[in-house]
Amino acid sequence: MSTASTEFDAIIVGAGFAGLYQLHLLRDRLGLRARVLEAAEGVGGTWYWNRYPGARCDSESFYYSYSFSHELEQEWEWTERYPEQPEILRYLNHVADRFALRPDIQLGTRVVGAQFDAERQRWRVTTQDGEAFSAQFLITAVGCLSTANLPALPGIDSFTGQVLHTGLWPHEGVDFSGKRVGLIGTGSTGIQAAPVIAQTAKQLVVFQRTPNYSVPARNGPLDAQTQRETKENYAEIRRKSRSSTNGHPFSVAPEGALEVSEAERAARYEAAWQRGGLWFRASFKDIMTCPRANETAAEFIRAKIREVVKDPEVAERLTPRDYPFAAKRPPIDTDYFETFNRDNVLLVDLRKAQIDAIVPQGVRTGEAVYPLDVIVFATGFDALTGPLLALNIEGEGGVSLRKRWAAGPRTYLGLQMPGFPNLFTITGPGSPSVLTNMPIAIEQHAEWIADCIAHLRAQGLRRIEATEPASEAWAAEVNRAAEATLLPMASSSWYLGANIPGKPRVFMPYAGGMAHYARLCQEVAAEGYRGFELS
Ligand code: NA7
Repeated sequence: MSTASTEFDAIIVGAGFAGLYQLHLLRDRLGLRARVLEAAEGVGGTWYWNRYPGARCDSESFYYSYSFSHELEQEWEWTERYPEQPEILRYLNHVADRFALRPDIQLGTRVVGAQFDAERQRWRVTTQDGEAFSAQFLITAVGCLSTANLPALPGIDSFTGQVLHTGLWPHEGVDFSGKRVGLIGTGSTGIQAAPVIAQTAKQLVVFQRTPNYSVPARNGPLDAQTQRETKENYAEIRRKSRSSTNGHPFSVAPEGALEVSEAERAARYEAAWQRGGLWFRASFKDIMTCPRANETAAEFIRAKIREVVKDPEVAERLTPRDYPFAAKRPPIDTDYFETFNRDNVLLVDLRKAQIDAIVPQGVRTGEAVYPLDVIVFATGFDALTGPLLALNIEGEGGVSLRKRWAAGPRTYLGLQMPGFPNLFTITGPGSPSVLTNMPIAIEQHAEWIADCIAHLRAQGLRRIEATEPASEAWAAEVNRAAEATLLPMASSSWYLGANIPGKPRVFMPYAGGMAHYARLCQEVAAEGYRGFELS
């Protein structure tokens, strides 16, 4: 620790992709006294916690990385098309060392409270261990998917085997050999974990509530030539990523799905299927906006499921039919559907009979009891708002964020909220966040925040706060952008908060596109921080 002081210019909560870069910017570019407080015993954020079997990024390694340092880009070697969790964690540890960030990161420190002290115009931040810090600026870098959702199933404490959540995985790993494993959840995580668990478990029982459209990832090692070419092309890769809708370095096809012949459409989908990954969604320009176009993609995937899965009944149970493709976060996989051809894998359809209870010997549904040794909850997260509400933030007048957001999150640009001066949220609700390749969104936010603080200092100003009208207008824009797509049509999606009982149903991320959003943020700053009050 560089200083024993508890007074800082800025406190940053979280040491994942966002917190590390924000610290680097504030400390090394602006010369601020900044401190990162991190609950975990290591840096890495998401990639510190999510150590479940098969955990890897769905964005490709060459663009799921920082772009701010040419040297970093050139020296780091990614080994696979999609980086596996340990590799991303090594990368983030390398970043922490390379930029000498560790002295200003306090690990094992969970923030449990933050109050705005109007008299001192500073944030008072308190931790689980009873420490207190004070800072002019408070920046949350807590991630969007970091508060695990463990469903409150009756009897969970009575289970005699092991209970695990994928987002809180034991560091020593889990040996499934000879075990009967129940996996609850078939989102991106369950889809990554099932094939790997099935390889060693005696039996894997997959409990599926909503079937999912999944496209093969086609992962593989990166050869020396690809690595070299990537490094030579980084400038162009970054330019493309920043100018795209989702922060990916690929463009969406200019044609609509119904503007080409059936044969051309099938050939295009087949090529995208063979290439693998999130590019599939970019096959046609209107997949996310036109129901009929979307249905052609959905139907292509349904046919693939029937082709891969040998038992037609199992194939049908695995087939999504009641929401558009990619309206829920689209997973990509390695042998997910193939896994259901194994003799040791059983698919349980919770739409036929839901889980009634966890009993001492396993999971009980309305139809049967499934005896298990381990239950793996791949049940996701209290997304976007969960990690922020967990900080127990109180703004001016002691008003809590929880109260402010009782009817759903309200922000200005996903960066600030009225009533919470000098508090910035990196990839907060109302920003593109989870709809994008995260490092792109994170870098844009961290840089905007650093520029904003630099501006305040240069002008001799001490305080910035989003105004009510600006945040009202932004909420309307977030709604408008979502309604212009098919995204709100998946009624059980965590984008809408629908996975958490009692959570307000509000479409939380900004669906207007990353490039468009970044331009707006730039304009706002250029116009003297329009929609913010500076004093
Ligand atoms: P997700 O995408 O929220 O998936 C969670 C899965 O768990 C999903 O299939 C849920 O079904 C299921 N679920 C949740 N609660 C229950 C209960 N109570 N009973 C049965 N099944 C349940 O989380 P992931 O971890 O897979 O992915 C999160 C993101 O992390 C991912 O999108 C990437 O961005 C990285 P449902 O669909 O709600 O019916």
